[in-house]
Amino acid sequence: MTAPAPKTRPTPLLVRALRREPVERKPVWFMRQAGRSLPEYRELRQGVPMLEMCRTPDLCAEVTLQPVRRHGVDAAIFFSDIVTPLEGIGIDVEIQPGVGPVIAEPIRTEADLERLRPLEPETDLPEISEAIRIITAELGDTPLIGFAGAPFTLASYLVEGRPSKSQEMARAMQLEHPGLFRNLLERLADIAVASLKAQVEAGVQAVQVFDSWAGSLSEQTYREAVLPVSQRLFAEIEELGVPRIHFAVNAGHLMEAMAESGCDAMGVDWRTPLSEARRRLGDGVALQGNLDPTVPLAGPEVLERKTRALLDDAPELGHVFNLGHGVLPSTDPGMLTELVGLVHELTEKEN
Ligand code: 1CP
Repeated sequence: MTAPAPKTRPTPLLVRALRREPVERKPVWFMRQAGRSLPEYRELRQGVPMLEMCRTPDLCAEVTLQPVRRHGVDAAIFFSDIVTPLEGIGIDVEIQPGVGPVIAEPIRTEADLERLRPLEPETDLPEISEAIRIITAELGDTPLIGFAGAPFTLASYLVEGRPSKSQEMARAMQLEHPGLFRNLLERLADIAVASLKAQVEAGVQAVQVFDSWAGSLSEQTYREAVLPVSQRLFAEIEELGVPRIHFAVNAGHLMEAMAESGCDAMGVDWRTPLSEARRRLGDGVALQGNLDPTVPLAGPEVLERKTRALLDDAPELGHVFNLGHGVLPSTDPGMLTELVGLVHELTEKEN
């Protein structure tokens, strides 16, 4: 008897672009594409706390799929939050509307670190794998992106206890107690690795590691205190075989250092032109980004002009179109649908 032929699916555009392979048109997706800009999301969220939604596979799957159906983006991003794994290991965290993650008892001492036990995804977060299986079955050939918070960005919430403008308590901890700070980051890297492995095993085809707030660090501090931990994180997920994107906001000064993490692609915010990113990073990493998230608020004429300009400035190979940070809640979703069509039309290869 011959074994049944293995199911072969075409490699998604997103994955090929992240590997810097030729594509017939550029893939496009948006950070925070699921969420408050969509009326169908707001309707489902009514009365459901954010983290409860993340732990309800059917709701989580539905919200993940909404922007794919509506906009025709080339990837879904798993609907969850960077603090979900912290809740999974028993940290008392709540996402407060209009605020963000709030930690009841911040982590500030060696003794506090004991509360950051290793994550065991199968028992701590079984809902995540279940949701990913539902989503990937529904998505067909469209890939699903998994994600995790990078150690520094997660540490900033754990130390501060809530969102902060410049992460001053976390940065002071790094200066005053570098050993404690390092241990905190190492534990958070282990949690991110465990979470990302479980997501890939359940079916995600690319991952993004958000170090959103790393830009508050000087390059020297980043290199000393954060980069070695991020390098270990990226090395440990390399064997999963999926492209790994790294992203931070307002971190143009860290671009080269962050690319040394070992990531396959760098997310670039809108303050750094893609041609400059390419010049500084070389062509060893793919680039993702980086339309200013306020452009879709400024009307169709501006949208088209800025999109054309961005595409003219972007590398031909190894570029995934995205915004330079998340979709703003006030964005008219119709403008995002238009943007997807525009990118597809302007980058389609004739053959
Ligand atoms: O489509 C998607 O991208 C939605 C999935 C998603 C992702 C990828 C959510 C849902 N959160 C995230 C990642 C995330 N969460 C990051 C990294 C990305 C980024 O830089 O934006 C960060 C820093 C957080 C922390 C967080 N969670 C914030 C920021 C707070 C601050 O410090 O300013 C906020 C506001 C949240 C809540 C949250 N997470 C996600 C949603 C839809 C929301 C809003 C909750 C609501 O609708 O009430």
